[in-house]
Amino acid sequence: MRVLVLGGDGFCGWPTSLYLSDRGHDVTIVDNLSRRKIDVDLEVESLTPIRPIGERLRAWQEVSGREIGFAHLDVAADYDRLVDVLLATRPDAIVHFAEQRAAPYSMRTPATKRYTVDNNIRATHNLLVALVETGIDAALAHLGTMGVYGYGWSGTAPIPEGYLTVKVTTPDGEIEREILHPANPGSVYHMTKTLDQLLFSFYAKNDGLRITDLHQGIVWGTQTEQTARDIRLINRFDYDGDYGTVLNRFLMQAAIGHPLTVHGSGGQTRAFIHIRDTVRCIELALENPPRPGDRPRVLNQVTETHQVRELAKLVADTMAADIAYLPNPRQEADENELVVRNDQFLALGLEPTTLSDGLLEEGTEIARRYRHRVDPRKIIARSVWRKGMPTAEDLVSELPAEK
Ligand code: NAD
Ligand code: USQ
Repeated sequence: MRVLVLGGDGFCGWPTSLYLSDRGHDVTIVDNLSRRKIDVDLEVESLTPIRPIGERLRAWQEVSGREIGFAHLDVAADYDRLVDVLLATRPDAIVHFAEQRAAPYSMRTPATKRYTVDNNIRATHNLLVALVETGIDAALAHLGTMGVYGYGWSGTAPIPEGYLTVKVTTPDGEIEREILHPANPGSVYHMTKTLDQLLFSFYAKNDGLRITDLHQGIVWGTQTEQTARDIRLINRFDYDGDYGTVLNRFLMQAAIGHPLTVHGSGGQTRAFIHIRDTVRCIELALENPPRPGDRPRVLNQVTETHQVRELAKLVADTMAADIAYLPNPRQEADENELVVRNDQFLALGLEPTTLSDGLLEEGTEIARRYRHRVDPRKIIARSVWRKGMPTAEDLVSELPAEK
């Protein structure tokens, strides 16, 4: 397949691009490198020393003998150039990762709230319009999020894959309908993903676009078989309070001797997936697209659920780390149940990689190797959901000596 990977320089996009290229697909990355620029603004860097995109692509060609194309453009702003790229590459499939993806960053300031909405909604809408304008019948897989369902609303009821069966009372009796699951976002970022869903429904119905929305959980891990082949291919690892996600942060914190930063009581339950399963799920989704005229296909891209304090305990026990219970900078339920269906990916052949598979080691090994790159003042999360919410002081001002 000819595949366009929008956002292919990012944490999920880079390993996906290499994986698909390795599997023989003809890959072109589209990215405006905005994620790298946000790091400059936040004065933080990926824990792993990621190389410039040109060097990454040259290294991949050296290592694999395969070429990956690159178009440097802003999907949200450069509509005409996006159309040109579509016409030049005529993709069979498109993976859409190109959005601002951190919930804390999306709540940080009025400017980052507006940027997140402008960037994400315009990127998605531009892509849909460009597909209609060019008439390119590509299978589109978009990365959505488990957070569109919200946390706690369903209680112990399993969250279905995108659509909920409801009974509606009418004058003629009760009828049954399948509706898009009620949206219940917990941040401006998550809200953009719920808006994306409506755009997909409309363009699938009106124009017959073939769309799969992957409601992904929190991705953990760093390397895939392909990114581990050469140091110049290493994947990014975000550890800071805005972009670092919970499990990777705990692994990094344990490896450098920093207490594990649990927000509130740690009763939040979330869904997780390893980066190696992310890339496999994308391939499965591209190989099994909906037909023209079908409603968007929604797959829950998750393999397991965990409570934050249980994860902290697991990491603390395994790596002799301390746990710090900190004021929660977010407005979110202190405790929630989360039961998620993922039958479709299992039926398509996904073999889940779980926490118990020894992969925790990989994260701590990487964190130990690059501990000199950690800025301890960037660890505490300080983007608050509402002005005036308290946040913790730095727990560590200098990196503790290596054990
Ligand atoms: P990331 O920020 O590392 O990567 C996103 C990439 O898209 C970056 O390289 C960025 O430069 C690019 N980009 C953003 N806006 C763009 C635009 N307007 N034009 C061109 N390029 C643009 O994020 P990630 O962790 O790789 O996440 C990828 C996608 O997966 C996101 O949509 C995110 O919402 C979703 N997702 C991520 C996770 C996770 O845990 N990382 C979990 C669930 C869903
Ligand atoms: N948390 C802590 N301590 C930390 C960091 C986070 O207790 O040091 C808590 C948070 O308060 C939250 C939970 O852990 O309750 C998850 O936070 P997170 O930052 O790991 O994940 P989240 O903000 O939900 O976002 C991430 C990705 C996003 C993706 C989402 C999938 O950044 O792109 O959409 O995971 S999901 O959560 O399933 O919606």
